[in-house]
Amino acid sequence: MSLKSIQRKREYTKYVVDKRLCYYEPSKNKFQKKLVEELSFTLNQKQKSIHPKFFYDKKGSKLFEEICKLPEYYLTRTEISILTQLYDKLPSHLNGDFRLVELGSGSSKKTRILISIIKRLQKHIEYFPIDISKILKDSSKILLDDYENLHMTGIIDNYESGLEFIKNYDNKKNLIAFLGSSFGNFDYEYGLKFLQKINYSMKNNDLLLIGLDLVKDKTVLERAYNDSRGITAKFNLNVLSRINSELNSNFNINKFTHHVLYNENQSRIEIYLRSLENQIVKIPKAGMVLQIKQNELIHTENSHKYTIPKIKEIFSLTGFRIKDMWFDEKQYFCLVLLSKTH
Ligand code: AVI
Repeated sequence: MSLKSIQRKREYTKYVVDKRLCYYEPSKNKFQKKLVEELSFTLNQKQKSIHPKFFYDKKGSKLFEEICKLPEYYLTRTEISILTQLYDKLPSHLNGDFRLVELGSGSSKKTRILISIIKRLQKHIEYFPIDISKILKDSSKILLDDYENLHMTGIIDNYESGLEFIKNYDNKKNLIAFLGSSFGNFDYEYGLKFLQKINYSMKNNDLLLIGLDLVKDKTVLERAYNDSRGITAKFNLNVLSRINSELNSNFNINKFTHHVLYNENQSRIEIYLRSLENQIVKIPKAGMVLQIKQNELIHTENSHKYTIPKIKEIFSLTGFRIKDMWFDEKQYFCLVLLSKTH
């Protein structure tokens, strides 16, 4: 499939910001259609839910950045400490020029570490961030000013569509980074399918670098998702404000509260919005009228935590070979470098 036909099929518009920066963005209708379609289904189930990908409008992305700086949210700083070790350890795995593809462009601090590692090894660097959030536009511009030899092509879309885009792009080797334990937000079955999809989009010499959060003490985990400043609560509640502004609904965020628990059997943090009273909410653009009971929970996110045997199982089931694994001192988090099994 040619780039033009992907552009047409996915309804992308290309925006050229600079000769070193362009991005592809799908039409607004596509997003709104998806939100309506998904919510009509997930909010009509016995266990109401809202998919976590809808957290990330501009405000949600800003709140997530604040979460990443919280003392209780050990994930970001721990992953950064492991990435810093890679200055010495990654180069031996990179033979020839690589393009950096990042799923979820996330914190630019992490991206900068990877760009700096690649920068030492090759003259020109291509960076393809794929992120559902428009925040990608601002973060890309900042990087442009800081790295002269950097060329960026942003894709503002979900990971699946972004991978499809990459797969058909060209023959250059890709280092795909999927950091922050974002993989942990997928359920087991979907996670396996997603890894197979990444595997299918990779060429034989491509690499995948994935960050995964590890099983640890329950109190450490629950604190990370229920911080003392209430930023995670704001982040969770913001999804309702987003739905209000995009679909003219009338969720009253004062009538919901943030609810978190660690499910030890499933090794995952579960996040909900708990209704403080019996209430009726209208979502006109989705043609929905919701009856929500007092204390009813709307599920908004799972965040899975992994053991080493589980990590090995997941990657062997999805056609990957583990090339290396790196940890922090406390073994809170790990980075796994993978190639396709040939
Ligand atoms: C993006 N993702 C990896 C975060 C996590 O830790 O699961 C999302 C998050 N939700 C609440 N705090 C952080």
